[in-house]
Amino acid sequence: MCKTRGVITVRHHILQHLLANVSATIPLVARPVRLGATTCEPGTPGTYFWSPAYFAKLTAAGKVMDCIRTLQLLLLLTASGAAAAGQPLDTRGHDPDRTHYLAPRADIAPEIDGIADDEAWMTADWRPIDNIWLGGPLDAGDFQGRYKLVWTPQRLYLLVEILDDVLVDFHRDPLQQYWDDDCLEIFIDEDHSGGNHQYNHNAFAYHLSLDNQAIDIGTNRKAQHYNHHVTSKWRQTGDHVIWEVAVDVYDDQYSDSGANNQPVALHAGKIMGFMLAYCDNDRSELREHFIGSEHAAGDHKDRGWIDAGLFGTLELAE
Ligand SMILES: [Ca+2]
Ligand SMILES: [Ca+2]
Ligand SMILES: [Ca+2]
Ligand SMILES: [Ca+2]
Repeated sequence: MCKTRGVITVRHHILQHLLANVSATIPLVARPVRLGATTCEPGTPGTYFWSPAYFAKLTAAGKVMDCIRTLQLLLLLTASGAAAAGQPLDTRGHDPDRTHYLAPRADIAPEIDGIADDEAWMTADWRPIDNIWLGGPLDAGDFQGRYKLVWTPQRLYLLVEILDDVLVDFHRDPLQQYWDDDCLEIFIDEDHSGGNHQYNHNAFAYHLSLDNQAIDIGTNRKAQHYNHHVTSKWRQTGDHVIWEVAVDVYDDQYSDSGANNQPVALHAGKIMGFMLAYCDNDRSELREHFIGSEHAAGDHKDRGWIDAGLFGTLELAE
């Protein structure tokens, strides 16, 4: 009956808006889970799988209707995805194999205090920062990092857990060689367009220094403060540094000289470009490692500050 083995994840908001807006359904279904991890319950959100053995088991148990309803659900999703082909997730302008992060909505925004005990964080998945963009092999005691994302209609929230053996801020002027101090770099492309963002606001690359200042290059081609976009706080807990960050998301119409820039309102189903990186310096003139959340192919891996095509995909979920 069904020759293909695979999994399909059906999220709550997709079921709710199945016929209205499932443009991102098909690229999202390839989220691997252990086969058989979740019982098939047609008509409810969850993780579904199908395989010849699974259908044979259902048929043998006389659960023919379950079989049919499961297939109906799968076909409905497939058909809905095809119907929405006019507005599928546009991956043009992006490197292949980008990660896809499904960020849950926070009913109550996390408190930005460097303490990760907020209820909002409990439902979000960890993702690693483990792709070495600059520097040689990395010792686990030198750097480890991971992050989570949640959102409210007003802001995007980030929890980052860093293990870094030595914290340094050699350049006290936050506009001087800030990338050679320990810093967290947050990349956001509001409309997931990809493309060049070096001297424009097609995307932002906020460098968060240890004194919680957010620096990016403006349209005047000079580094400048964007502290009014980002609220952040970090705190040492055991041998880890915990950062909590709240970000106002701005689109590509942002003007460095404008007085009326307004952050974009966020909503379920919104797709943005996103990635995260850490500049790790411990004792050198130049940073020793640059580690990112996305895989960067080729010899020139340090191009996220120019090319938004390296960013992963961030989807806002209910
Ligand atoms: Ca907190
Ligand atoms: Ca280190
Ligand atoms: Ca953009
Ligand atoms: Ca360091």
